[in-house]
Amino acid sequence: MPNSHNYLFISDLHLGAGRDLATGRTALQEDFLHDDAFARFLVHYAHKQAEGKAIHGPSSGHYSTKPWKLVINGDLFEFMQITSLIGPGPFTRKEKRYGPGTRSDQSVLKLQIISEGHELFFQALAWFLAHEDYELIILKGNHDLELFWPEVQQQFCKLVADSYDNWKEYAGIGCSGDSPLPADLILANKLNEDSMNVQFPPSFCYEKDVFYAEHGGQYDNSSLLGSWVPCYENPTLPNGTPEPSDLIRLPIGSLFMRYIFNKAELYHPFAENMKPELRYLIWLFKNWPKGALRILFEYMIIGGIFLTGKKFNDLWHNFWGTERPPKVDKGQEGCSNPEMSEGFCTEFPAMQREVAKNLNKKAKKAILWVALSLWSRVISVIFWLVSLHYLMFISRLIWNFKLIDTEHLWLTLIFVVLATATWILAIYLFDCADDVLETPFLREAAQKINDLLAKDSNGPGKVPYYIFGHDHQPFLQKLNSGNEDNGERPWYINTGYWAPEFDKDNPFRKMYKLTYFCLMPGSPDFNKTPIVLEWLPEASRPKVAVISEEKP
Ligand SMILES: [Mn+2]
Repeated sequence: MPNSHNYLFISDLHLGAGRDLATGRTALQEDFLHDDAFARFLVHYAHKQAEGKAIHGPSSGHYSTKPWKLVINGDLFEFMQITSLIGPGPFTRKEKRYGPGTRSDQSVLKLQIISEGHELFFQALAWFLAHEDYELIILKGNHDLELFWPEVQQQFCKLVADSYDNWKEYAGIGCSGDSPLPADLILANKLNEDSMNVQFPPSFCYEKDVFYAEHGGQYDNSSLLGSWVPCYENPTLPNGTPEPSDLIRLPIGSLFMRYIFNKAELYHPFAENMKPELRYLIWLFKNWPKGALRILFEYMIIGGIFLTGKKFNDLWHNFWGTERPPKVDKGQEGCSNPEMSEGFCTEFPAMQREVAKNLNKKAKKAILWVALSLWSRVISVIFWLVSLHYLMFISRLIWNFKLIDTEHLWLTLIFVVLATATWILAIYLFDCADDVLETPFLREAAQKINDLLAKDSNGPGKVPYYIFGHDHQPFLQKLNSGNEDNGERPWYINTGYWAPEFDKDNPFRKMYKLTYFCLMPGSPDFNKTPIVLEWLPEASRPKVAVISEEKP
């Protein structure tokens, strides 16, 4: 087995502004409340390696003695929700209202804010990287596309290096000095920000015979970047358009986030956990129509003012998936990962587009059903009014001691029935819209990537594990191998999230499931049915995550 590492995969942590150093309070929109659990999670696995070394000998080559590689599969940071501003400014009105934009200096500022609010998290990453040969891979997600900027990547390394000094200075002292990060393992004295073991792959991460990892936002119609493929490799606004290209091009989901959800979350903290984002709007119209209109009017229209005509046009095309000539040269399309073959890279963007288009079709269907549902509600109200009219007519007859004529009685009854029926239809159509969006688009992507790799004889070959994040659904499913003697491989794995979970029946309750995936190539478990794990923050140990069977 050529692999030199063991692997931990996590995704969708959504670190926001965290605890404000000036007020000591945590931002309302914060999703990541598990800095301590995360630190202990890393310590647990570092200790496992130390144990392996103690049992088998440090140079035995036994799989348990290998160093760890931590793969954070997108949405580590929540750049869309940094609305509190620090530093000298001056800030524009727009920045004050919606938070800093996506220019590299603004993104660096946002990362700075995040690191100050999540001191322990950064220390934990630093502590992890201080182990010999430990590596960190950070993939971009749709909430942290700004990791694309080299300045942001540099700043990240600098913040981690500084956090290490900070931890070394304060470890073991003071009131909050009971740091979960122990100093009992052999650690580097200093972290060098210029030669840190951190990689930022352009769009996905592939390791031969082990795994393929990708965030998955590219397959979601609300978080892909329209025809700008390869969007995750270079998410800046394309050159040659009137817009300056020193901005990150935000997908429609992020625009919702910036102009609607950030405010909506003050009322509905679970809003962003509904994927695709459209599901939240459906929920809102169903459960709180008055609020839905208010939020839409207040924020969408105001937000819309900031979108120039051109940008709004792009947004529209992006969402409806209309064919437009790609703004990047055809030659630039593909992937720049050196391990992949040319054949794979040419077919990759078209494959991404195809999966996204399927979801797009469903989103359009869902919108149609929402529209029909609202319409039948209007019709229902009209029917109620008509039946009320006849009822009043009848009551006038009663009032005047006249005989009730059966014609009016029948008409009243008919309209009551019609009104009830259209009302029930409206409710049913809403549920249909939501069901349409419950679609396994990431599994579809995993299967297609596997097929691409399988048929490409010049390529590096398929892998046993296709690991995704993004939809916040910890999941696993065996894919079609097309080759039955291949045993139990390959598998689709979704590592879930560390952000709050949304409960359909009681969305105001915050629940957490800190799910992740662990791979040890060469271990007997590597070829068994994979296990998605869950980190228990109170017990500081892992357990097998419960992943239910799907509805038939
Ligand atoms: Mn995502």
